[in-house]
Amino acid sequence: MKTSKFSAPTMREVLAKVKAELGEDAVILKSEKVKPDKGMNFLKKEMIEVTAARPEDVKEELQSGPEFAETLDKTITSEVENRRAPRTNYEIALLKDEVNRLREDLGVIGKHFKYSNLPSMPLELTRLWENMTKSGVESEWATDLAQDALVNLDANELISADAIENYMLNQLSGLIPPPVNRPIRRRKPLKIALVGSPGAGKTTTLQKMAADPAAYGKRKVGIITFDTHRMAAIEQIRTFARVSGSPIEVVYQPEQVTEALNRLADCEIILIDTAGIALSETKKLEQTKAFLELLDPDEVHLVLNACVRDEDLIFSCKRMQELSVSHLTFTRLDEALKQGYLMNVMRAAAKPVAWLCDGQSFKGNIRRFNRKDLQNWVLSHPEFIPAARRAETATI
Ligand SMILES: Nc1nc2c(ncn2[C@@H]2O[C@H](COP(=O)(O)OP(=O)(O)OP(=O)(O)O)[C@@H](O)[C@H]2O)c(=O)[nH]1
Ligand SMILES: [Mg+2]
Repeated sequence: MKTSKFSAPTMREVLAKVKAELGEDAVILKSEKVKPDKGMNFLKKEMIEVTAARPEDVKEELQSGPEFAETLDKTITSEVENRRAPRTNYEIALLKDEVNRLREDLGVIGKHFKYSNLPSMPLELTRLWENMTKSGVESEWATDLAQDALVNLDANELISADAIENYMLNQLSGLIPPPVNRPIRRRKPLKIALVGSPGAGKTTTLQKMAADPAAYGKRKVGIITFDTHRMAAIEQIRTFARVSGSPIEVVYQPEQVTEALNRLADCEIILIDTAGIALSETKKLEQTKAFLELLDPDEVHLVLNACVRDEDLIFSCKRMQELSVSHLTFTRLDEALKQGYLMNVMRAAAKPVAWLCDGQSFKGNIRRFNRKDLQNWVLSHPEFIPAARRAETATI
């Protein structure tokens, strides 16, 4: 049996070393805490030492998995036996600290076994799992879904690509809240505000919503903007309103809100454009919040640029929650190389998707999110080419 020893202050770091040296499938044979060398500074912390090997080097030993658990158990028990009862607050604090570290280490070990040493899966399930992770779905989430499929599908279903796809689609769509389809009432306009980071595509999306028959192009739409920070922004939306024949109200002060709403009272839909709020702009966030409280929108759509990293989008969702976001809208899908990672955003935000936008034109580039998108984004996605190019190829 050929084994190697690795040590570091925390289990997470040791496992990283093991992975780097012996690869993803490394087998952990033993884990223990070791004291620093005699000559070392007495303040130095204990180290975690892990004995590990490549699977091919310990083939036979692998059969006796429980021995590893016994070794670990013995290591922990003997340490506890040798230790005298804690006396001072300092010792108790150290002990608590150690328990917390141990808990964290066990979590890391658990994850390592759960996600690094996946059981071999039926071919179709493996293919699907790979597609999901390559498209950007968080790998631990994809693994959980694949493991659920292993438990819940029968033998015939597990070798059927259709059955597996169907199962995954149901699981994924079940996690995304369905959009609320509000009836448009004649007597009271439906008010929808668009919020988001600078340049996310709020104004363009508003124009698409107002102009495209797939959205509210056939309705009487009024526009309110309080994005008065830039003259160019006001001019851009005024020009659109003139061309499309939509009444527009530019609101500079909160006191003007009631009057603006009264003037648009005969509209079926009122679309509200806001100024882009960068992550550092706390004051702008507060100003927007104050305006929105007065406007009291039925829906607040957080507009997200699909080309931005999912981590940043998730952070933006958390931050903008102060504005009572009710829906997510994704723009620039035409420029996003892959889209599966947007599922991570939807899952983290737990909000329905209002619109998907995939182009700069006011007509033909806005649509609802549906099951087909889900399928394209995460399941049947063999090559990663932009959505627009895929559409072109499909029509040839
Ligand atoms: N390719 C592509 N471009 C888009 C899409 N949506 C918006 N854009 C472009 O993105 C740029 C910024 O769009 P805006 O609508 O002005 O963004 P905004 O969020 O209103 O920006 P601020 O008001 O400055 O915060 C413009 O050049 C738009 O044409 C989209 O779906 N696809
Ligand atoms: Mg704008």
